[in-house]
Amino acid sequence: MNNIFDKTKQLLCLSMAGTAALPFVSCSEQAAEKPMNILYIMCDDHSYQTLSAYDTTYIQTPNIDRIAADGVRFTNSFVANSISGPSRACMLTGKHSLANGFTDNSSSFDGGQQTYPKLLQQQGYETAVIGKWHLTSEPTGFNYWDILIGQGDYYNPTFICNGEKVVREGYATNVTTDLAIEWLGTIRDKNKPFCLLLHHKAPHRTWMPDTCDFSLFADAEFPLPETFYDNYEGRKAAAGQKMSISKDMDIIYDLKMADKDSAIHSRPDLEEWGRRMYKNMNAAQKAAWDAHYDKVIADFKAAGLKGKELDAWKFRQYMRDYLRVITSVDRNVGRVLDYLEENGLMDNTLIVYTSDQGFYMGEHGWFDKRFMYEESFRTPLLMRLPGGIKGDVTELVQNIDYAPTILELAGVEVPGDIHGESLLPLLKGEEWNPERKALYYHYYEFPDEHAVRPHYGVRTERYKLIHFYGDDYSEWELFDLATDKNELKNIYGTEGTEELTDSLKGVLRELQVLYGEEEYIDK
Ligand code: SGN
Ligand code: CA
Repeated sequence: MNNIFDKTKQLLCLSMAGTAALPFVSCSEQAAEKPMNILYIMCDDHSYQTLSAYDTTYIQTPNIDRIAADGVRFTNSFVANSISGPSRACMLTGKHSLANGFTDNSSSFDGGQQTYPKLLQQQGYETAVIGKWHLTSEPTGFNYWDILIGQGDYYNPTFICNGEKVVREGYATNVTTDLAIEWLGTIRDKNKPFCLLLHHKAPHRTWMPDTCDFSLFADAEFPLPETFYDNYEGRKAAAGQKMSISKDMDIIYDLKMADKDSAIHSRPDLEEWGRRMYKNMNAAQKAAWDAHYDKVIADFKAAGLKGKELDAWKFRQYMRDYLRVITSVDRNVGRVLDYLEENGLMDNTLIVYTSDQGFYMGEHGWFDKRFMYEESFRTPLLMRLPGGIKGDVTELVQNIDYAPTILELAGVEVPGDIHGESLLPLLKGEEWNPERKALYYHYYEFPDEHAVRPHYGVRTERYKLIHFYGDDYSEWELFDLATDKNELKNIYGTEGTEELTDSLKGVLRELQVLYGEEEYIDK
């Protein structure tokens, strides 16, 4: 395997001559090749179950799959905290949530701290973030930033472009891609290597499709996942959540049944939002929306569904809209890849595709994320490194690893306080020896918005130990993933698991010390 890292250092040295100095690049090393650019594509809430490089049950995503076909598919990729803002902060800093200070979605990111885009920029990279940001404070470390406000709107969204508000006509995924291509083509300084963070807001709730995709999946049926009617036996925190498709997914707000004669009613606050759902749309968009949903609403009213039939309808409607939104993401990823190909950038650009966390597609009866259970703890991760290996990487990796990977690839020294491990050896097919023995997870937000209890835990290749905690609340869960992949059987405290539990608790404590979370030990 070529030493890409060394090559990159040489290349940067050449291209940076006369700009910022690279600290440990020897300028005597000459190379004719170009430096490595970074294209980091992240979607919001994109489940691996709906990405065909991982799972072909529901949808084909041929464009995103192009990244996997020429690169690496990480089959055991996880987040450190399964919720947007915190996950993004982990990615930017390479540190767990407590250390980077952004523990839940009500936090504000301390932009004065070290991030990988900032370090790249200091070393002469041209950096940009385009799309959903969700870290409250203004981005730092970017030559260009053009971000949605909060979650952003699907239709005609308002962006903040380097501090100025701009309303942009169109569908968010298309508009965000247009901006990315414009930045790549005409805005960036082409004398510098680039690092572009392209963050789609899609497919976040409420899964509003582009008008050209309404007809897709219209007749598709979706069988309920085998755990849809999970009774949560032995898992108190799972029983207490409010993210059930059956109970909490709103007919009007989430599933768009805002009938014009207001005969359908749902949760009053959500109904009101649902009835205003298309407030941002222009006349043509509204007409296309109504042409599709008015018919679905009429059929829904006529059917008068109740009980399990209603559950099945809700699940199907959710899946149809979610998959339509994914189709648009996939098409737009294709546009950016085409741009790279047409402009000769494929041979010197690392392409990453990931999500801020996984998502429930009806497993356990749920939508949303947050839990350390597999569907939301896992996240898709594809990386195409020119000259790197192709195929599957099965090691346990986490989103805190992205920052050191990118820094090492760019020839920037990885600061010692970063928690993550560089994945570059894995991309190059080399031996990988991470300092951690297992993955650590910590989720903090409660009770909003889906009543998932705060919890931390540890995952090894085979086992998962979780502690849900709070004032007067302490529930442990232990799963053997080899025999119980759906995590239905909590074996914590059962006979014969004492030694295993002690050993996992030991690993958990070690990780809490390693990541500066001593205050949570046995909390
Ligand atoms: C919003 C959603 C929630 C979701 C959070 C966090 N409600 O509040 O369902 O869990 O975002 O999502 S919504 O009615 O506003 O859509 S995150 O991915 O941004 O963390
Ligand atoms: Ca998210």
